[in-house]
Parts: sequence; structure tokens; C-alpha cells
Amino acid sequence: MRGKFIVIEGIDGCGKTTQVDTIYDWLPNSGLMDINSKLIKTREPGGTPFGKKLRDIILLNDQKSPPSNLTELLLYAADRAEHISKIITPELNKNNWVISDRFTGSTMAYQGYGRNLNRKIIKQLELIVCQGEKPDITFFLDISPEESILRRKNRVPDRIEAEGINFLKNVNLGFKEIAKEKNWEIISASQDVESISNHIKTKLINSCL
Ligand code: Z5A
Repeated sequence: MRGKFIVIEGIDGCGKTTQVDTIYDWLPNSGLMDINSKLIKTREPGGTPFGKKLRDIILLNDQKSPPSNLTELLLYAADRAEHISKIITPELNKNNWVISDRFTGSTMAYQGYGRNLNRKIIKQLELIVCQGEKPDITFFLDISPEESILRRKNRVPDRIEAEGINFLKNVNLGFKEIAKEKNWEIISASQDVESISNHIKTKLINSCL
């Protein structure tokens, strides 16, 4: 028996963390999981102790010495390699379920469409890093870049958030294309929190994971 791997994706501020928390509270008593299975809540970057250090480096908004785009891609890949080998695969193999705030779709959207790095190379890197591990289901929370920026207006932006609207528009376009290509469940994230949660719960119940 192997657990299930659920991922929530979308641009900054789309409400991923809010939904991961809601589903984390609901899923163990939903009847979907085996009685002895645990649910692991995690995220990228920073889902492991080593990954937390990488997260600090990646997101530090130090305008004097930002990493190159390729360095940034490799740092996200390193974080994911650690995450898969230390958390995701071992937990799934124990028949536990894993819900992650972001996964490979974020790399394709941010580094592929946002930074315009070669998408074939990103796919090759994904093959090396993931070693066959992939989500059972991915939800894409779709909001406009304008709404995303509005939702984050009262906080200090990290290095990626500081990129501005044109970058975010490209990332969002990327997410939309990937969502179609990979048959992700697309949800309008402009709805209220409860409507979005209900959509996710209904899809999980009906998808016979
Ligand atoms: N990144 C990358 O470039 N490449 C990669 O491979 C990976 C990541 C994995 C860190 O991600 C950064 O790394 C991120 C992508 C990049 N870049 N940025 N920026 P992160 O996931 O840690 O950071 P984030 O996406 O910026 O998270 P966030 O701002 O916390 O957004 P969120 O989790 O999607 O949203 P939230 O925290 O649940 O909600 C944001 C606000 O909106 C909050 O005030 C909520 O109360 C509110 N909210 C939530 N839902 C709603 C609804 N439905 N209506 C109204 N208001 C709402």
C-alpha cells in the first residue's frame, strides 16, 4: 500500500497555504485515508531542515548579489531532491499521505515561463530530481496577477515577489498552460475560501485516489 500525493499550485498569494491548511484539517476524518495512515503537510521550497536553509538563501531579497537564473533553478532542484528523498517518498512508502504547497509545476512556471530558462532542460532536470515521483492530483488556484499583488500589499516582498507584474503575468500564463497540459484541476481562486475548499474536497472524494 502506498499513500497519495496531493499538490496545490498557483502564483504568489493565490491562497495555496490557506487551502493546504484547510484540507490538512479535513482529510484525516474524511474517510478517504486508511485509519492508520498519517497526513503530512509540507511545502517547497523548505519542506526539510536542509531545505529551510536553502529557502532562506533563495528568497533573500539581497539586490546586491542575487543568484543567476540558472543558479536559482538548481537551488530549487536541490531543495526538491532533498524533499523527495527525505519526506515525500519515505512517507508515501509508509502509506502516509502528503499534501504539498508547490511542486515541479512551480519550477516550470517561475523558472521556465518567468525567467525564460530552456523548458526542455527544466524537464530533463525534473526527471533527474523526481526519479519517477509524481503527484496523484494537482490543484491549480487561478487568480489574476493584479489580485495576487493586491492580496500581498501589506507585506514585505521576498526576492521572487519583488519581480513585479510582468514577471508574474508570464508565470501565470505558464501555470495556465501547464495546468491544461497536465490535466490539473483548475479552480478560480477569486472565490471565497470556503467555495474553493469545497471544490477541492469534492474533487478528492470523487477522484477515487
Ligand atoms: N518558487 C519558484 O520560483 N520555483 C519553484 O520551483 C518553487 C517556488 C517551488 C516561495 O513560495 C517562492 O518560491 C514563490 C515561488 C517561488 N515566489 N514567490 N513569491 P511560497 O509558496 O513560499 O510563497 P508564496 O507563493 O508567495 O506564498 P504566499 O504568498 O503565502 O501565497 P499563498 O500561500 O498562495 O496564499 P495564502 O498565504 O494562503 O494567502 C495570501 C493572502 O490572501 C492571505 O492574506 C490570505 O488570508 C488571503 N486569502 C487566501 N485565500 C483567499 C480568498 N479565497 N479570498 C480572499 N483572500 C484570500
